[in-house]
Amino acid sequence: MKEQKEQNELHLETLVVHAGVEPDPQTGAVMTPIYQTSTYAQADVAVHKGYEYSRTDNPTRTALQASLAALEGGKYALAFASGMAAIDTLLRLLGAGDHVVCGNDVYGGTFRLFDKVLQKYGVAFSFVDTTDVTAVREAMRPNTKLVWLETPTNPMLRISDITALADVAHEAGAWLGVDNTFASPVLQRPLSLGADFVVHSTTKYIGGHSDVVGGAIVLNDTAVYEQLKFLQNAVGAVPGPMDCFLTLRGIKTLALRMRQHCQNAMQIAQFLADHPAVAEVIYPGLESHPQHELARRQMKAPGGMISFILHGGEAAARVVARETKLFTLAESLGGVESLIELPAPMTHASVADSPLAVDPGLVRISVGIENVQDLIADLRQALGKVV
Ligand code: P1T
Repeated sequence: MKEQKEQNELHLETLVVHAGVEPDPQTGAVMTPIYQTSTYAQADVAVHKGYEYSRTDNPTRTALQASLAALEGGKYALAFASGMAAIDTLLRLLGAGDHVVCGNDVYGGTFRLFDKVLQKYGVAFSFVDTTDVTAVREAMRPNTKLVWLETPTNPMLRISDITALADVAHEAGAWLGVDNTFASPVLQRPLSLGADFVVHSTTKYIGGHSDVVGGAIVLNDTAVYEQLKFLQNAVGAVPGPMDCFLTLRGIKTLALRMRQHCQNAMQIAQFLADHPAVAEVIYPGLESHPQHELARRQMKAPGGMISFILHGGEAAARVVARETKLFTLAESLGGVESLIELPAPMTHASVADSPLAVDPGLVRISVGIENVQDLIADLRQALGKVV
């Protein structure tokens, strides 16, 4: 991008196309090349052009990181091999004796990492309802270093007040980390609301095409960035250059895609709410959603994810998930194609028998960017099997 305008003055629709991507200094290539190299020739011992070894830095990753920082309105971004790698690396800022207050509705893999892996290293976790600011305040301890939440949550799509929780965390001398995967930076930018870290599974909306797994941390604090940059290299859970290229390419259409995801989801949520087989629809865009007003204030649009419960419970849910044709039965979300899944036995199997356990009849859909009438027709025929 030529320097005529500061990046933070530009709109998101412009940033997704331009941020981080400079013409290649060697050739003028407009798209950042896939620097498929592990190492870099040095002119003399320890004399190089800023790149020594691709775990430490790679130009394709540098471009992706600059783009992600701009999208979230942060000073720094670090890219990782997966969303879980990003969360794991961030948690390595903590150590034995530290405490984390974590939302009680989070991706199953996040709970698994906290409960089954990090707890062994002496980090303690309390899982609380982060939609309840008082509950979070009461869960804070003198050794609480981090408040961690998703908003909207996976899979119940609950909305937490980022500004209020940033105050609670900061009053106690802790950080606030927000997993912004379900919203994407198009719908909400947690750093601007007071969060210290934003994390993404870039596998989802940011990549957008279900063809790459990745993760990211975005932040403003220079000293903490230096620690995380050290950890990124020391731990080594970095994405390859091809993955960085695919993610960068996906980002170009992020704003356009989010618009269509949200439009389609709103219509589908209304269709589901009116359908006789459906007992409950959970979508932040519906007035029936418990945090609908907060979602309106905090997010530009309610997102592309919907959860629902059928009158026929788990048995009916399994039939519907099997019978849809356009909605593919699969884990993950945020791609251009629509997906359907049952969180309890699939994405959230690792929270079974925990306080975070999910209703076994819950159905989660990731609404894609297809024609919405086709998607509704597909759901209608599948729901027709259980009325
Ligand atoms: O899959 P990975 O890129 O490692 O990201 C993990 C992750 C982190 N945060 C949230 C909110 C997520 O939803 C995920 C991954 N979630 C799924 C695979 C899923 O289907 O819910």
